[in-house]
Amino acid sequence: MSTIQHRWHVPDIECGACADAIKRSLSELSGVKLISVQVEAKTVEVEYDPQLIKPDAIFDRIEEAGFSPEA
Ligand SMILES: [Cu+2]
Repeated sequence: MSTIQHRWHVPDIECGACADAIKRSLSELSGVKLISVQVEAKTVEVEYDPQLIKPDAIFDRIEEAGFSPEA
């Protein structure tokens, strides 16, 4: 199984609670293996299995959690 890593810039991440909310909602997606949110850098890095999930679905989920990822 090979995984892909992708990083999104999410300018409206402001604190640890934002990071936790994003981590929680992404962890519900099957195919998502690792989630790393950097509050200072305002980035979300996700390692995922491309056979199980497309990056668009991860992007959409970040939006559904109330944030504005940049494409
Ligand atoms: Cu916050």
